[in-house]
Amino acid sequence: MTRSQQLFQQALARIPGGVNSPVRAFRAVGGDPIFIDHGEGSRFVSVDGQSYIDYVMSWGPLILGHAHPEVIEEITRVARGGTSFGACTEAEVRLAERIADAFPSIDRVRLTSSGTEATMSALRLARAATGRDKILKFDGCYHGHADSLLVKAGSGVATLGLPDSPGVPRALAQLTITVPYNDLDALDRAFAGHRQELAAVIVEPVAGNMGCVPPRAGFLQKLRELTSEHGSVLIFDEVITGFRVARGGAQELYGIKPDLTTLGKIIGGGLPVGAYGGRAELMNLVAPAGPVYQAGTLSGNPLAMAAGLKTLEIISRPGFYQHLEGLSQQLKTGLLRASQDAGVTLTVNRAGSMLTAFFASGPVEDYDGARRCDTAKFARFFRALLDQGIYWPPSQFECAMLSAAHSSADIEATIAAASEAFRIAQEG
Ligand code: KE4
Repeated sequence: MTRSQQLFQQALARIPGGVNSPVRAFRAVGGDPIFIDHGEGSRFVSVDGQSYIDYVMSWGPLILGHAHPEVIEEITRVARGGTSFGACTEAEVRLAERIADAFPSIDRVRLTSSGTEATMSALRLARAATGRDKILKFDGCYHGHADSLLVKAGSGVATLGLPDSPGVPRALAQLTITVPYNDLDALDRAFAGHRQELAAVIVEPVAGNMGCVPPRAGFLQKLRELTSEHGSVLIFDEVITGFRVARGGAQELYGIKPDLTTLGKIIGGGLPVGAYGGRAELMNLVAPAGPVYQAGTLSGNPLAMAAGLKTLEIISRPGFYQHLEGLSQQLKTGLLRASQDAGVTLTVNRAGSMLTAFFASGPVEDYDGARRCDTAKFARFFRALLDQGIYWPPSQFECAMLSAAHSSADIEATIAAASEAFRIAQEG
C-alpha cells in the first residue's frame, strides 16, 4: 500500500468520503485520490514522491502555478506581522481597488472567504433590491453550494451524478427556475412565464462547471436585454473566469456589463477569498451601509490579501495573457491532433487558459451535450494520463486550467502522453 493509499484510508475514518470537497475524490475516474506533498511551478509531487504536471491548479486559483516565489515571499512577510485581526487593514482596501480597476461594472465590492459566500450574498442582495424571491440559473452551471443554487448544478454535483441535493427545502428549490445554457428560446419562455417575478439571473458567462462551454453569439447580450427589460439583477458569476479569460473577465471579453459580479479563486492567489461587487446603488444596500446582512470572520484576511494582491500585480505585467494564450492554443491543437491519430472523436472547448476535452461526437454547447460524453472513455484517458505523470481534472465536467508556469515543453510532454492515453482509452 502506498503512503497515499494509507492516508486515504485514515481520511475515510474521519472525513466524509475521505475528502474535504467531493470533486477531489476520484469517484468519476476510479481509484483512490492522490495525496500531494508539495508543488512548484507547473508541477506538484505526491506523498510517494511522484511528480505530475498539474492541470487542476487548485481548480483555478493558481494562474501563476504552484508556490510562485514572489507570492510565497509576500505571504511570509505579512504572516510575520500576524495572521488575522478582525479589524480593518490597508491590504483589503487595495485589493478592492485592484478589482474595481479591472472591472468597470464594479463600483463597490465586498470580500468574502469563498465563492459560495459571494454568490449566496449576491443573490440575497438581488432579492432585497427587487423585493422578489425567484431566481433563474442555467442547467449545469455551478455557483457554489448555497441552497438556492444547488438545483441542476454542475461541477461536483454533475460529476457524482447527484440529484438536486437532499436537504434543500422544496419550497426554496421551487424558487429557482432553470433553463438550458445557450438556449435563447427557453430563456424567452422563462421570462414570459415569470415576467416581473425574477429577482436575478445568475450565469457563468463562460460555463466551466459542465466542462468549458462558451456562450453562443448573442446569448449574453440577450440576457442583458431581458434582465434590464424585466427589472431583474444580472449576476455574472466570474469566480472561474475573473482574471482568467481576461484581466477584466468574461465581461471584458464579451463587452457585457452585469449588475453584480462574483469573483474568487485567482483573487486569492491560492488562499481563501471570494468577492461580490457591482453598482454602488446596489452594493450600498449591504450592511453596515444598508440593511442586507452579510459578514465573515476572516473576510479580507491579511494573508489572503497578500497572496491576492501579489498575484494580481504579476498578472498585470505586459505579455502575461498573450503567453498563456499561446500555451493554451498549443495544448488544444495538440490534443485534437493526437485524438484524431488515435481515432478518438473529441471536442475541445476553450476560453483563454481554461479548456475541456469532451469525449463527444459533436459540439458541446450545453449541459445535455456535456452529459452525452463517453465518461467511461474519459475515465480511461484520465488514468492513462495519470500513469504517465499528467494530472488532468478528475471529471469530464471540469476544466483543465493552465498557468504561466506551464512551459511549451510541458505542453509537448502532455500531448505525447495524451497520444498514448487516447490509444489506451480507445481500446477500452
Ligand atoms: P467556492 O465556494 O468553491 O470557493 O466557489 C464556488 C464556485 C462558485 N462559482 C463558480 C463558477 C465556481 O466554479 C465555484 C467553484 N468551482 C469548483 C470547481 N469547478 C470548486 C472545486 C470544488 O468544489 O472543490
